[in-house]
Amino acid sequence: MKKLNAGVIGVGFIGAAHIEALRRLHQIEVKSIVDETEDAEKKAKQLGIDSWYSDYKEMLADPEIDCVHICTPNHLHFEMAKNALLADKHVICEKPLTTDVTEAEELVDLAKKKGLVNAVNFNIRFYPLMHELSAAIRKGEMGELFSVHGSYLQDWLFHQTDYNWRLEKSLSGDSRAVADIGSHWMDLAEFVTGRRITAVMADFATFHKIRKKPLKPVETYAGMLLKPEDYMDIPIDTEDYASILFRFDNGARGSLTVSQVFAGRKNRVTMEIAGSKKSAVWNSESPNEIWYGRRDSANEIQLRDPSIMHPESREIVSFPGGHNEGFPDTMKQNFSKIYARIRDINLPENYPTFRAGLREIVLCEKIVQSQKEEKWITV
Ligand code: SOE
Repeated sequence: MKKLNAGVIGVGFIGAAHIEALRRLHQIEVKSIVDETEDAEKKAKQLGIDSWYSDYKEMLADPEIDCVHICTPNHLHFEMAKNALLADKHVICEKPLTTDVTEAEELVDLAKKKGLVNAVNFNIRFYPLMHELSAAIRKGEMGELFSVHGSYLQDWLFHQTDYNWRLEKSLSGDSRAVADIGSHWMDLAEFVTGRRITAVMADFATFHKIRKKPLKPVETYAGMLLKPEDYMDIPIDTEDYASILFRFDNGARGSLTVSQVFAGRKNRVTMEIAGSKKSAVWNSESPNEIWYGRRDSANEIQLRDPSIMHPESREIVSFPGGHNEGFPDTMKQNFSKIYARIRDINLPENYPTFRAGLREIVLCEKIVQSQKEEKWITV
C-alpha cells in the first residue's frame, strides 16, 4: 500500500488531535506542520515531527505532501483551502468550512473542478452507534420519524474569564455556539435521519456581555490555567446560547439547545429521535450505548459491539464490545475513509465533504437571520 503524507496547518487542541488520529492509521505519515507563531520548531519537536514551516504556502509547495489538514481559526479556512486545492492537494478542513456561503460554494466548485478529495471534520457522525442508528433508520426499524431533538452543551466558556479566539467575530464568524457546536449537531441530525432541515426558528442569548480577555494567547480548553489579574475587558457580540426549532422535509419536527456556558456538561451531544415504531436516545459522554424506547414491550440498551451491528456501522468499529471507543476514534474513522478515497478515487464519498461543510454554513446563516428577524426562515 502506498504511504501517504499529511501536512497539518495549525497545531492547537484540534490540530494535535488530527495528528494523533493520523498516527493511529496505517501507511500515513504526518510529514510537516505549520505554526505561524515563532514556536513552530518547538511545537514540531514536541509532536515528534521533523519538518515545520511558519508560512503555510511553503508547505503547499512541498510535492511530497498529499493531503493538507486545516486546523486554524475559522477566518483562515477559505484562503488556505483554496490555495491548497490550487496546489493540487487533497484537503481536510475543520468546521466551519468558511465563514460565509459564497466562499463555501467557491470551494465546493473548485474541489469538483480539480477532482480532489475534500472533507470537513464532522467527526461526531463517526461514533459507531450514530452510524448504527442511521442504518437502523434507513432500514425502517424506527418506522416513520416524528421528531428529532437534542442539545450540545459545554462549559469551557462558563466563566467570564474563559477566553478563546472563537469569542471574536473577526476570527470566528457571525455565529459562535451555533457555528461551533450546533453545526455538529445539525450535521449529525441530517446524517442519522437521512432527512433535510427545511425551516428554522432561532433564539440566541449572550450571558457574558463583557468577557475578560487574557493578555497572552491561550489554546482551546487551556484557559483555566490563567490568573484573574492577566485580563482586559472585551464586549462580546456572539451567542453563548441558542435554542432552535426545526422542520424537516418529511414533516418531522425538531429542536436543539446549544450552550457553551452549561456548568458540568463538558462536551455533551444528545440526540433523541421519536419514530412510529420506537424511539432512540444517545449522548456523546456515554457514546458506547444507545437506548431504544418502546410503548408495548420492554425498552432496551444496545452496547457498541461490532458482532451485532449493521455492516455499515461495524466497519467503523476497531475494537470488540466492552473495549470502549470515544472522541479520538471518531476522527480516526473519518480520516480512514477520507484517505482510502485519496488512494482510490472510485470509492464512495462516505464521509462529510465540502458540500456538507457548505450545508452547515447555509443552515447557520438562516439561523442567524431567524434570530435577527425573529421569525421562521425557510432553508
Ligand atoms: C470547541 O467548542 C470545540 O473544540 C469545537 O470546536 C469542536 O468542534 C468540538 O469537537 C469540541 O469543542
